Amino acid sequence: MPSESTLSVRGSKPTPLLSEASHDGIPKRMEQDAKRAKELLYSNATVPDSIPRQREVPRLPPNTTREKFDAAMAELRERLGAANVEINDKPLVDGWYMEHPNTHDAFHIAHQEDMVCSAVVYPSSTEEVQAVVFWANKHLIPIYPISMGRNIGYGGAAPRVPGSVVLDLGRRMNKVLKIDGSSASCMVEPGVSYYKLYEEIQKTGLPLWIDCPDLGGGSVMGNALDRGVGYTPYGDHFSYHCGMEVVLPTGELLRTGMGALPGKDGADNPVWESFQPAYGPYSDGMFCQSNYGIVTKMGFWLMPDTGHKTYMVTFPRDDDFEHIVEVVRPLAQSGIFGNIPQLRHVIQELAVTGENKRKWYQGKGRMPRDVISKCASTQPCGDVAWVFYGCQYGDEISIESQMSKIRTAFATVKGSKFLYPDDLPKDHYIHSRSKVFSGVPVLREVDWLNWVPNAAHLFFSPITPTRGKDARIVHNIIDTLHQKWGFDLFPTLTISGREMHYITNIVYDRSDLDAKRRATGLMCELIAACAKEGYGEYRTHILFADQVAATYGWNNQALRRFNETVKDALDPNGILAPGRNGIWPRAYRGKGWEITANNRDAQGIFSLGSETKSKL
Ligand code: EUG
Repeated sequence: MPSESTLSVRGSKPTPLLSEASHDGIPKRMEQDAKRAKELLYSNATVPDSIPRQREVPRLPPNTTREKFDAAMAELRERLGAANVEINDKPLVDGWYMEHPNTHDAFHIAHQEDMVCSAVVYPSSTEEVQAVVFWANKHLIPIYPISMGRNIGYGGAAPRVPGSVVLDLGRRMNKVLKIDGSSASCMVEPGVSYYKLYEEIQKTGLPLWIDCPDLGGGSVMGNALDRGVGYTPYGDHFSYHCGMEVVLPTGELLRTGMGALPGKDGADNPVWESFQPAYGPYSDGMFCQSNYGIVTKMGFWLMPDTGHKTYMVTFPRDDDFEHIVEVVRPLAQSGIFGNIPQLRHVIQELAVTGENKRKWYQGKGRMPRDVISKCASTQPCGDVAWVFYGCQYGDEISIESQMSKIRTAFATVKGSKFLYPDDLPKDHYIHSRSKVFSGVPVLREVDWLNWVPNAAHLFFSPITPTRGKDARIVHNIIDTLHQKWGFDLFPTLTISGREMHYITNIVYDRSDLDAKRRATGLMCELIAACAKEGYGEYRTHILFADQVAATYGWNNQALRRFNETVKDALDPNGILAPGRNGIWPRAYRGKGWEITANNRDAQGIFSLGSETKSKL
């Protein structure tokens, strides 16, 4: 174990800036935020970022020999340049949010060395992506594209098939290709983060907003392709994209929507980023949460700048939950809520301060409810149970009229209370929320990882009806299972008019094998118990993809069989991200690649059977 001082030295090295041509760096305006967040994370680490690897390196792709692999890599070096092909044979470094690995999942839930790639390659253009795809087909080596690899809590950069070659698109394909002020849209490459897009728009001086999720370091394209959620009125990221360029698994190049119709004299079509479906089947859906193609360009709509007012509503009792959901539904359906608000439990007011749980509670196991109350009393929200973060949009008069309806509606929950940014201390989380609500990407949300040392996290993300009675059922299942497996419950609900995403953040110590075992057990039981009630996940960590996909099994797995038919037609050699989202190509099916709840080793950790799985 390194000394405290080694960790803090490592933790205080500055984070690369965006302006230093580091596409995934931090913008200058956030330099201090990054310094603080990084120091805080490292001060909570008790294990090194990296330990010597125990297994053979690199982890080879399935169905190959060392000799064949070396020869194939030599060929790839020749094509892309030696500097753009890295064999993954060095120690695995978990890093932190801004300096994250592209070799494995920093928040490993299996053993750190299990979900690793054999190599990382860095194409610089669509043609080079095609070249890598041709190469993969020739050598039958699985490739795993990432935009930036910050799909944290869902697997990060880790390939689903260990030993795959990761195609890190973002490092060299990171341009904002177009910002169009008149149609309020943009076109980006995979390596454009929310931070970067925001900065580029500020440079133009155009009064346009981006929409960002809770953290801004991720890829705009990658998040939309995984159907991520943000918090302005354009928060449904996939719905607000327009137009794609895609490399198919055979290497063929496709443009979707209006992009398929060449513009005058061969120019890009002028409404590629303006009209979504164009003509014929709407194909874009095929390329999100799938393994059917590699998106190399993607258009997005930008929201015209508008007035906004952020507020927080607190509710005193745990049992107010159903009532709150019932109040939110009509407000959301009628469009009084222009965006997707969040409802959280008060324990998250503690977590988002970035303080370690030990500061609040020194006992073992879950933080007891009376301790949560006692600690919440020390916070600006006071001893409450639920905390709602909302934002209204428009001019002052219309915001006031919306606020009056919202105040009336929430007044039916006894003891509810409104708080505004001006009422709260400067370091309160509401100020970060207010930025996100108005399209300014932030970093603050990483702070709650500090709840435990060596913090890792995993999201469980079911969809339920926006109805009090369903909210109660799902909440009880989730709470009971968190109790059973010994985890504090951090629910974040993003509530729309007809459904809500009940996100729970399972925070665990990645150096603690027992915590990993319990987190895995919890996740498996959550998936099964919710599916029994008809609730399914909108997105999941790569290791749970097979289990989640199987819950969508109506009519003898009709959807899975349909997805497989498409997969086999588009990717006959099965080289593109096999197993991603539970879709396995023919060559892998029926050979034990799927992970079920039973795939555990003696310690209860997911085991992919590294030895037995080397042959297809
Ligand atoms: C969050 C929200 C998500 C998600 C993962 C995390 C929020 C965390 C709405 O979707 O998938 C604070």
